[in-house]
Amino acid sequence: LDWSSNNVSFSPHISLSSPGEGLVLRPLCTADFNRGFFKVLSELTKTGDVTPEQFTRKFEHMKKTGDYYILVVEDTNLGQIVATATLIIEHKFIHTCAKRGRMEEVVVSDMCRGKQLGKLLVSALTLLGKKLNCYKVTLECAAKNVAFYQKFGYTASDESYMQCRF
Ligand code: 16G
Repeated sequence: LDWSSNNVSFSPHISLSSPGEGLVLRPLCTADFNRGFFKVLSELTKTGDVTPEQFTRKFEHMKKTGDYYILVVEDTNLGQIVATATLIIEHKFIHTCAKRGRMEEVVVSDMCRGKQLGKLLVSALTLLGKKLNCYKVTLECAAKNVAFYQKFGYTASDESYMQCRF
């Protein structure tokens, strides 16, 4: 990824290839189930009890579509996942058969706050959405996180976010 089209700056400097001392940023892999991937997700919302088989089946499905970009940050000393974020590509007929990106499950473990990992993940996936020719990338977030996402060019829209929960 070329960072030149990204206005976000890091202090101290970190990058995709050097996300910080003892940390590695990479795509999710099956073995991450045993590296606390769900523990990190549970800091965002309810994950439910998921068996390794359920995880693998779902992950294989996601990979087959080619539309899921699931990033994780691993603490290599602990062998634990400490942060994650996902970009999902949705296919459209509108806007000349365009693609739309959805930013989902952006979570940084409490023990890794202040290391700019959220910033690194969101800027990387936003840029990826642009490189993949999405006409827009959208996300839902808590009101307290609006200012954070504004730094990457996200704006609150006039449209209401609606949901029907089951
Ligand atoms: C947040 C997440 C969203 C996630 C949802 C889960 C970001 C930017 N947004 O809105 O991706 O799916 O929380 O909450 O990470 P829920 O369990 O109430 O649906």
